[in-house]
Amino acid sequence: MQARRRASISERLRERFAQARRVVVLTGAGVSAESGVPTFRGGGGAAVWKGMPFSVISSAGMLQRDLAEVWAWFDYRRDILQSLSPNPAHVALARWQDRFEDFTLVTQNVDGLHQRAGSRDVVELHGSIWRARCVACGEHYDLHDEPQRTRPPACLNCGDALRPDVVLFGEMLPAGAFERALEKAETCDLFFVIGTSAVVYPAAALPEVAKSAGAYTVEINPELTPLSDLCDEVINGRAGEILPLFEVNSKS
Ligand code: BV8
Repeated sequence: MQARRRASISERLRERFAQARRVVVLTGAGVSAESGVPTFRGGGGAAVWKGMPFSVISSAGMLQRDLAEVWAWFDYRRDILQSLSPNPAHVALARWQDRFEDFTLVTQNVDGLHQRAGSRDVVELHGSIWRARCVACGEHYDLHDEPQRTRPPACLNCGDALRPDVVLFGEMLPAGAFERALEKAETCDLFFVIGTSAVVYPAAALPEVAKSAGAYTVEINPELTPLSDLCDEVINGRAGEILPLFEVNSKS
């Protein structure tokens, strides 16, 4: 069925939004674009770090070969994030968590901007740039107030090296994270996919799971993606402009 495409919110979606009880939102880099966080556009091919494409520098293979270079790449991104803030898309989604009987925010983003906007219990499918973990004992460390250039520091627990607590290509997702997202996608009545090019798996499978479980699926993205034809409704717009609209009319 051809998805209905528009840059506004249909009456049909307003009704579904007003009646929904169990809602899941999946976000990607696009939801942080209006905060100034670079997206990965250009996909795996484009050079993002010292001539290396994203799918190479952010890969398990790179971690084996050159942990210091992986740290340098994430230190550089954490530097950028230090001066950036959540945008109206993050703020709107933080408000949704108290609006529905059952709301689940699932993100591919490692930037922590959802949490900074007030979102709780965010399912971080790909980890967080604000955490490190020991490659041996798995001990976790918060990096929020860590000075930048002391890497790789050693694990205070077992003395082994620390690594960024993010999921690199070729690595499994954090235990339970995908399973929780899957369970919610299978039982929700409204599923939003916002700001993702939907090429990275298994995250990109979640909207398909929700759709085949009968949820009303909505994509918000200025561009079409491999998911656009699958969704019941496609809103071709920027998340920071579209998401606040859900609040506006629902009051009037
Ligand atoms: C795994 C953390 C088991 C690190 C990331 C099945 C088929 C094919 C391949 C695979 C498969 N299963 C597994 C694979 C391999 C691989 C994969 O999917 N490869 C892809 C490239 C084909 N998957 C994995 O390796 C996963 N692990 O499967 O483990 C296993 C193990 C071994 C072997 C096999 C299986 C782990 C994947 C996680 C990797 N880590 N991030 C880091 O950040 O550095 S992925 C990272 O890239 C992000 O987290 C995100 O997932 C992805 C980027 O995508 P998006 O977020 O969508 O961003 P993008 O820039 O692409 O698009 C932005 C979108 O926003 C655009 O559409 C744009 O139009 C839109 N936009 C722009 N502005 C706005 C906007 N939208 C709204 N508003 C705006 N203002």
